[in-house]
Amino acid sequence: MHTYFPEVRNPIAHEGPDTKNPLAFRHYHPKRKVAGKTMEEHLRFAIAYWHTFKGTGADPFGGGVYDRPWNRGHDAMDIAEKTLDAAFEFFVKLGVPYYCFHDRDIAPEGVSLADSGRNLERIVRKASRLQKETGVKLLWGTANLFSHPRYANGAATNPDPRVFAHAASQIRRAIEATIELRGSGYVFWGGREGYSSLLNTDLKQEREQLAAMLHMAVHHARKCGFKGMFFIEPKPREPSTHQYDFDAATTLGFLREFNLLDDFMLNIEANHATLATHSFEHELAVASAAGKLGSLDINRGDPSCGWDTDQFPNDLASATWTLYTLLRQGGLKYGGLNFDAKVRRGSFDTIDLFHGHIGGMDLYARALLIADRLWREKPLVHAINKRYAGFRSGMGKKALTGKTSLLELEKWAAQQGEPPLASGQQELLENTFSRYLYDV
Ligand SMILES: [Mn+2]
Repeated sequence: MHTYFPEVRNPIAHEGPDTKNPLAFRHYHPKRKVAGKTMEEHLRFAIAYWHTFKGTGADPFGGGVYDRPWNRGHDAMDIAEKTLDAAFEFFVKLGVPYYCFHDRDIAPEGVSLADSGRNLERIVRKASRLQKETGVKLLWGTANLFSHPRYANGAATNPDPRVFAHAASQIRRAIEATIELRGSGYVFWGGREGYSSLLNTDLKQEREQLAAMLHMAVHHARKCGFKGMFFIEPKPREPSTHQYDFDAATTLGFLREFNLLDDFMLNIEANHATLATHSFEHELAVASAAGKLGSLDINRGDPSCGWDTDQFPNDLASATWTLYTLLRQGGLKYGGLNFDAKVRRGSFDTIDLFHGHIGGMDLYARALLIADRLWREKPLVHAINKRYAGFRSGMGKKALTGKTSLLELEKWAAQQGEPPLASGQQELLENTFSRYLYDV
């Protein structure tokens, strides 16, 4: 059989922290048990089909630069089949359990809705066979509702109901493909669901259109037997001026307003968090506190460049906080850690794809070990419990449970006198966190 990655003859193996082999894991050991589960079960790594196999290196200043061997063929379907072969070879050699796709990554758009549907069905049959042969699973699917010119003014939020209907067809088929491939999630991310100018935008109308589409998607999927989770991926802007799913808090408000909270969780992307002028950690905290942190895109942005650069992760502190958040909430049931990362424009070689993913997997494996210790020994839990202890009993508890009033609180405050100042101890806790990161 043809091989697309001849540089990697055997699956990437764990060789331990001292290895100098760039094609080996130093920390990721899929079967190693941590806190009762294997590393593989905790981390649920997924490869983003679009960046890893369909990325071209294009950026706002220039077109594609990569010359991938699977992107050469006699027609679009031939290329799609070759890409799928290359993808499964990559999944197996890297040893990742999951992948994620958009409909148009895996199968090309045809000359009509029916033709596009046939292309997708054919590729889904092949993907289903390759999943059975390799044991690799689909984490989630989604529809690309932003690349085609018809979506220039939005998909579900487009002012033309004919465009809305095209999007409905794509969503219907992408959901059925996800069900066929036993994906545990289906993602919405509104690349063009927002506005570029308020002068031509009815914001109330567009948000209602988006909610109507999501309700129909849930209805159809459940009717087809989908037992998985729907995810919305917040992103504040780019390419539009403002997207309706701006950040985690805004998206939770949208889901609550339109009665969609039961069927949806959030898929939080690191680079979208920073694009919203938040930290990844903040977005994870907001989603997790609401019980709605469902899946993660573990890329990173570049602080000196305002774009959504989708680089591979390399920040141990951020990765550790991420895994700490997941351990605290009991893990991810439906989602996983999807890379959603792309090699740089100048990284032309197919082997660069391995280097990017190996580094990211090792980073998160190491972060898991640190986070596990931080969670077991609980220095931060103890500090936070102590800080809020006043609300666990007495008047604090009465206030939280609605059993007191402003007048009673005023009387109590007068009896207590001026409360003593209590340090937030931020520096002490930063040092504690650093000690776990670098010393233990
Ligand atoms: Mn991104």
